[in-house]
Amino acid sequence: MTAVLENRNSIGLEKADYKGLTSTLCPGCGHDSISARIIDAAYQLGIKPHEVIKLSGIGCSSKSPAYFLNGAHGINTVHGRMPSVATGAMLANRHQLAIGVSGDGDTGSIGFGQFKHLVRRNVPMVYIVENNGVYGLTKGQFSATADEGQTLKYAGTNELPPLDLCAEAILAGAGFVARSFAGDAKQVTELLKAAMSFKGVAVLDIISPCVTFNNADESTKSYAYGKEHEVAIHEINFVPEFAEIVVDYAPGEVVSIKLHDGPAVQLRKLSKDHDPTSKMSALKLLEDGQRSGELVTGIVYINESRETIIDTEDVHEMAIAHLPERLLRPSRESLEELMQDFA
Ligand SMILES: Cc1ncc(C[n+]2csc(CCOP(=O)(O)OP(=O)(O)O)c2C)c(N)n1
Ligand code: SF4
Ligand SMILES: [Mg+2]
Repeated sequence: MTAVLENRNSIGLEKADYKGLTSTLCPGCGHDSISARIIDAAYQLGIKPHEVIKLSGIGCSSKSPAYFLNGAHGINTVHGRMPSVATGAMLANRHQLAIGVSGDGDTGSIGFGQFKHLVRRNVPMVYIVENNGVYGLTKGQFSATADEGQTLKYAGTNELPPLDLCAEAILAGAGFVARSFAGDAKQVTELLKAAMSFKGVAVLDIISPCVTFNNADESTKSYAYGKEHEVAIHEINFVPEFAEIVVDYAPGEVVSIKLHDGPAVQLRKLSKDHDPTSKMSALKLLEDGQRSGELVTGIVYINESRETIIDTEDVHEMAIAHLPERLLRPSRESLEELMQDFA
């Protein structure tokens, strides 16, 4: 009896309660590792699956929501259109936890405008890009994050420079921007827990190798490259309740960033002098990483001060589905007043 209880989280659920369907992706696909981390993070945080909405666009990555949190709501939208649907969903019910999974094609190509505006509006959600540098589902064409000069057997040579989706998120106003690698399980889990607790849009660009079309050692999106070149800027620990650091780290070695509702992220510096609360420092870090070929991972930028769309649009506390008719239907007088404007 005790053993069973030990396997349950703070709301009495087991890890199995956070699982999804059996994956149909290629064995070894990075996307499946990320689904496993989402299951871990949601289980550890004691999230109620029925309070989650999973969203995606189209792509192998966008199939992923089927493979975690069976008990959550979910919608697989049109290619690149997940941001509009996520915006509508959060306006309809501000109390959901929205977890969006997209691909580098879904976000960086067809859905790029949607992505930038979702970030600009600060729609509260976890926005994961499973970044493999190719359109996996349609058999390996180069995406907008592919390496310049890279040659692939069927796609030929890519002549164009890559977009950096972290930089794009920062420039559009995101308050939580992180880069990680699907092969770094601990970091991905901690980042997800922090992102799920963040008030505002949290963008996670996770390098997620496509073992079928883009896993040659020299590709910056391969397992070998990630393992060889990952430079974690800090060790991340998600702390459910904010507490001052009392451990014996040297002064300045650990930064604690408090999130709005009590939790915090503790960042213990591992490499590089980087201030994750500074936009300029974040953009420089990304640019330096691009030039040096290092896969720089961790929280690139964090700032919870921006209002979300829930504040700017003054979204009602109660979900639209529960609002009584008297609040939804305009009065006869207000309609008449409106009509006067068109007279
Ligand atoms: C409007 C539209 N255009 C094109 C496609 C074809 N298509 C499906 S998935 C995809 C790219 C997916 O790439 P990415 O988002 O990187 O996901 P991955 O499969 O690599 O995980 C494309 C071009 C489509 N489904 N709909
Ligand atoms: S084609 Fe690539 S991205 Fe798609 S499931 Fe296979 S390994 Fe993953
Ligand atoms: Mg892709």
